[in-house]
Amino acid sequence: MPDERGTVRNGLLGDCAWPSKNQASCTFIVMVAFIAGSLYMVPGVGNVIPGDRKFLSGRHLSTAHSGTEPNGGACASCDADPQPASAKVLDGAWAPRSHIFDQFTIEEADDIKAYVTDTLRLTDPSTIPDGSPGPQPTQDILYRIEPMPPPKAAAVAYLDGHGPEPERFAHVITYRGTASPRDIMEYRVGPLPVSNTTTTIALRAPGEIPFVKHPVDSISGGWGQEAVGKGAFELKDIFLSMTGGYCYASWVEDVSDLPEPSNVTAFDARGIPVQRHPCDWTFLSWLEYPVLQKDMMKRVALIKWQFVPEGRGGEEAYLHPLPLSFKMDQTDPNPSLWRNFDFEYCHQGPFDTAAALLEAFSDGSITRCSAPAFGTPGYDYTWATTDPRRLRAGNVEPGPRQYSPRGLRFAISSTRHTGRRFRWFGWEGHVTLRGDTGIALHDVTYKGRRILYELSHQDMYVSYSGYGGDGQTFYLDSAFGIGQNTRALKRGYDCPWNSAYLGSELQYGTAGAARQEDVICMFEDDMASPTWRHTHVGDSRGPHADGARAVEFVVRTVATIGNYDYMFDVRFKRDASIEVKVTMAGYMSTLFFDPGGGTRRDTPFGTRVHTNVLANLHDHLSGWKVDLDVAGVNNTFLTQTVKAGTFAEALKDVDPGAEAPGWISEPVLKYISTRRPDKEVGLVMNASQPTVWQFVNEKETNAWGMPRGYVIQSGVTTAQLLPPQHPLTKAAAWTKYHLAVTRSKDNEYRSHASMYDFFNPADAIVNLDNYLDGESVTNTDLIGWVTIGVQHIPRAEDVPLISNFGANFYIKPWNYFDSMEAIDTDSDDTDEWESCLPDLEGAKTYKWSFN
Ligand SMILES: [Cu+2]
Repeated sequence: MPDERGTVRNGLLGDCAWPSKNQASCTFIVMVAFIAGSLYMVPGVGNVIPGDRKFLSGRHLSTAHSGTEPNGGACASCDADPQPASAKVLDGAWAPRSHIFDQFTIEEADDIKAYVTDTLRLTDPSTIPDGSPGPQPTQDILYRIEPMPPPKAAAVAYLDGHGPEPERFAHVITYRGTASPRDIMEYRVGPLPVSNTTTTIALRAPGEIPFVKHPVDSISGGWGQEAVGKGAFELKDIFLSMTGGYCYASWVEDVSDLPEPSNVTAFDARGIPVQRHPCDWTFLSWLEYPVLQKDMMKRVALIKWQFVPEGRGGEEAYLHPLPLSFKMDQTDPNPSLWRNFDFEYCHQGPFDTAAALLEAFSDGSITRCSAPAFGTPGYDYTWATTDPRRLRAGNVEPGPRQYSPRGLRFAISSTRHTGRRFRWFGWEGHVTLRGDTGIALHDVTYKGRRILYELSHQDMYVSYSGYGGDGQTFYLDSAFGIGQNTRALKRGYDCPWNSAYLGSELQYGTAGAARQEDVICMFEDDMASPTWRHTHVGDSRGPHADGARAVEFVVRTVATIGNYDYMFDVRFKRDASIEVKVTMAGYMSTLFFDPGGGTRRDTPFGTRVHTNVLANLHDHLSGWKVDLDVAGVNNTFLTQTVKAGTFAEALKDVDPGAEAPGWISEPVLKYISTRRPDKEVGLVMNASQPTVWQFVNEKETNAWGMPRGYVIQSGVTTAQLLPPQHPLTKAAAWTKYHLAVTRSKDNEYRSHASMYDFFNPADAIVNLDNYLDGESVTNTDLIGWVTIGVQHIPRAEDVPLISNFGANFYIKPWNYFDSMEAIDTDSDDTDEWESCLPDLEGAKTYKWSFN
């Protein structure tokens, strides 16, 4: 995402990583840090969350809440907990049961936190001294609490009404800084709620996950600040040269010791101009990335720098890269011993120490990059901002609006839980937002039969290229928390006016849980085209056209992870298919570019997009888990490939040895080759061998004797281009396949463990390839692991912001029905059943509304 994201900092995060500390001062600091353009990447930054919605929403986002007024005349008698308006809706499928997939509420998380802090003797956050960057790398601390998925068999039995509600357990992750060697530990805690039968069971062996694999967090960001500051202060002459008068000295030395220029204007958190020393932290920010080093017991970070125009702290900084980077060894338990090395300046070096680089810089033995204009007085950076600059002629009247003339036609459950169940034209499903991986749907049924047990986002992978070390960056976004970086949607922009908005409660690593409003929207989308149509030209009744309007029901969230935005759509259609779509937006990550200098070697790796800015090549790969249950849990995986060959080849399965019939003169023709893979398999699309990937129930056929099935079908997508032995491919084996099919197992519930595998990725803790271990994919419970994505070759039009582009895949019925399913949506688009939105008065946990 960051493409661009990073992590950042300004070193302020540490104070806020433990939310129970001084909240007031913390909030102030976080706001400042936000303005300085860095912070959201860090998991565990509690205050990004609660508190000030205006802050969360960003400066241009409206935070107006329209309250609970009904939409456009929705029916008068709404029920706080709406009941199905039609007998078609199945008994037991409505809200109460799928809450077993909910995330924890704040209260539940607090109970578990108190329990494990006591049981595992974790450091109590309230004992962290004020002013400390946060927990120390030698303490035992709680990192994350998340629900453990219920065993599928038990969950299905409960959902289907013939089993008890599964007991609830938490998956708890701790850092054990007191262990020898230090490690990260996972526990299963439950049953919940906490009682005298609750136990804590370790899920990993001691040392199995080395401590150095922890993600970017308040430890690396908070304690790393001191080492970063030291490195930067030593290089102040180079910073002054690079930026036209700015350096980075805060927290290291008294800035009053620095020479002129003394004071410049910057903006504080409220946008008010203030006088600041040009060498305080306001004008520069740093980003932390893992280095792909080989020693799995070391932790080495790359520190990359950018300029913050006017200290204003918007994401404009991502378009102001500086040609300096260095590495930091964060292995030692004592952060004061963290060492900076491999300094690279304008692609010269690496120099082992800051002193060596400074000496070469001072004695003229290295070339200086042309000084960018970034820091010169009067520098105009509006090119990099999202402030409206001009309006196109004619852009004064309101544009088209999407509305629902008789009220919203979908229903949403009204519960006190953290997930919601929806119903729309035969579809039902339950949506939650997971802190680490983002949107997750469960128990998705169509006209009463389950199609999907689970459809969940797994991870976003981004890897960059560049000639310099600062170009070799990458992201596994779930390590930063895709759900926890999901922010309030802007009404009428992120979602149309006829949307309902839902909040959720999310876990924020060490920061605990917090509530975010308006993070999910649901709406009916008028596709402004027919879903089916035909003009009967020769009909004896006279020519006429029949058709139905395409209308889709959309569940959407947008995660903003640092500089990059990902919009996740799950789109339900009335032909019983689902489209999953990921679109990208936001700021690009960039590199300093000197057209006449040493950085010209970056040109094969990106595109020059401004005077001293090169946006570097990268990809975005999005992984999804698709647990299809087609007419039951046990399915068989089949492939149907279109091939060209001889009659003998085409007929070999049905009439071996058959020869070409005499009535055909051309011996080669196209045919369908149906195959049943005998074991778990990872597949890559091949345009010259188009294939449908089918999940069928061979024991149920449609009226025509075809096994009832659903397919997973990719839209336009790219693939993993790095070789299998590359550390990033090892860290994210799921990126190798457009579809991998594995047997469902409760202990193989996710495709990755990126919070561990962001650092030292070649030694992945969870590897999808390990699931592909030769088991049968016939008449058994199957999981499809889907990857879609894009290669992003940057272009000038991506500045200041990337305009949405993305990738998608479909989940489509394939002989599941006897005929086209959408035929029962008539041409007038008559309501099948109307429903009301629930009265919000009874929903204590949620505050949501519709326009
Ligand atoms: Cu991109």
